[in-house]
Amino acid sequence: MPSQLSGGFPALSAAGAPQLHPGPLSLLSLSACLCIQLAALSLRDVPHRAPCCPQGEYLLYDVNPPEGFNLRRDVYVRIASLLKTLLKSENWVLVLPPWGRLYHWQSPDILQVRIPWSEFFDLPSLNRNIPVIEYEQFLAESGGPFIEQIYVLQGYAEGWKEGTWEEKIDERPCIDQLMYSKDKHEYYRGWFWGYEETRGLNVSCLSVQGSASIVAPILLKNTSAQSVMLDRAENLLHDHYGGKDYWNTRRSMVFAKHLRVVGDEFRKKYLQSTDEADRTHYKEDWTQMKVKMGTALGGPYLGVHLRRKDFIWGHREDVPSLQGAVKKIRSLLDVHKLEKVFVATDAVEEEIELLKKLLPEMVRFEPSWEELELYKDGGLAVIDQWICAHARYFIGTSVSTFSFRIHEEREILGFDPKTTYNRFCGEKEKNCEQPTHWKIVY
Ligand SMILES: Nc1nc2c(ncn2[C@@H]2O[C@H](COP(=O)(O)OP(=O)(O)OP(=O)(O)O)[C@@H](O)[C@H]2O)c(=O)[nH]1
Ligand SMILES: *[C@@H]1O[C@H](CO)[C@@H](O)[C@H](O)[C@H]1NC(C)=O
Ligand SMILES: *[C@@H]1O[C@H](CO)[C@@H](O)[C@H](O)[C@H]1NC(C)=O
Repeated sequence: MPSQLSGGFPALSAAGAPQLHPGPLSLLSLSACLCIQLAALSLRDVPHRAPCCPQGEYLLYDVNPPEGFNLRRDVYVRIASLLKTLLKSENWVLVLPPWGRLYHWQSPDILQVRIPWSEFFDLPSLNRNIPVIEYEQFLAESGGPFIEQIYVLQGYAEGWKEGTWEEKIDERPCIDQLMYSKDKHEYYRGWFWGYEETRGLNVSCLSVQGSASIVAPILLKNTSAQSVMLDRAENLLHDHYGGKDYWNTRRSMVFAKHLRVVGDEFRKKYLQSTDEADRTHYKEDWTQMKVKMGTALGGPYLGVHLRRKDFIWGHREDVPSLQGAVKKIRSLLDVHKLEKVFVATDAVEEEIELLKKLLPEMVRFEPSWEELELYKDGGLAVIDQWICAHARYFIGTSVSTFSFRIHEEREILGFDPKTTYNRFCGEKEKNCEQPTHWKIVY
């Protein structure tokens, strides 16, 4: 995890936000749901819980700012299982937190905030798993930029006693300084994914120790809010890592079509790789995608993910030098009788230059400025991952979530685990343990 944020929080300004009239009535106009309910009540007698919001109550969430794209994808899986638990009792819909202001997304000159999920993922595919909407749709249909209840998730101030793990959740005073502040109308202002006009009506802190679904009773019973946001959602653990629900959600996270197409065209043009020849057919409907392990062959190239930057600044023992990595790459090319190597990396320019000298034949996806602007750093990460996922053999970087997501993608495509769960070793590493094989549960 990076130790420092690039930039920091933008000044919170009320300029541009619609003028609100303070007073008791303004609260009522906040939520269209509430309005519809009240209007209905005044016209004729309807049950207390009349159908209100188009799809149900809204669950929103956000993650600690320094966390990267791929860890955030993992948090989505956890929240999806919470949503599935809620759906057993009530109608809820998940509002996808817009992407932006990620520490690693440092490409200059392009504005990377308020990015909808559809730029990176296929929304219809996500919707086959749980009901999801983009934040803009939430704004349009919930009656305004208001979130009724915000729970900031945190640990327990007293920590937890060794050997006595128990799942628990309690309302507690906030431990860290709140990242929300009250404006003159007593609304809470905060980051809200770069949507300055968004306000929270109430913020409180929940100390939590447990898996995602531990929050369900609070959402179902303790609050009557129609829109609830869980901030710092990474504090929740997986309900069941590697289980069927986990994999259903993971499988539903199909990359956006336009990015897959870019990756496929690159494979064909530079790596002689096509789905027919490589036996990597992809079904648009992921629920129909069930490939027997070992049937995918993959394109005639070695796929490499070389995570650098903060991974080497920390002088980690499990990350190789460039020379060490190239030595391993050459030996793999030899063993697997491959001539081409595709390299995905976040290395700085100097390192890239060195890498080019050491490994002149390497192939990379090098975007033009226009492509960068179009796909953004997140889209380029997806394209790199997609190409690595289709290689005959893949080797990644130790404990990088970027590499982990490639493992999963290859698992979905049906590769032999021997070709997937591989990582580089550090030169001084004594015990170079290889990544764990997580088998899909259908
Ligand atoms: N295009 C591209 N981007 C990369 C690559 N490796 C890292 N990145 C970028 O660097 C970011 C950091 O990696 P992430 O894995 O998302 O960050 P993280 O969640 O903190 O996880 P770690 O890799 O475990 O640090 C990614 O989101 C990408 O934007 C790569 O091979 N290709
Ligand atoms: C939720 O409500 C129950 C029952 O009223 C109460 O015991 C519990 O403390 C509440 N939990 C939180 C986190 O507010
Ligand atoms: C804010 O939420 C907390 C937790 O649900 C609740 O105890 C409190 O009464 C709420 N405050 C207001 C003003 O609604």
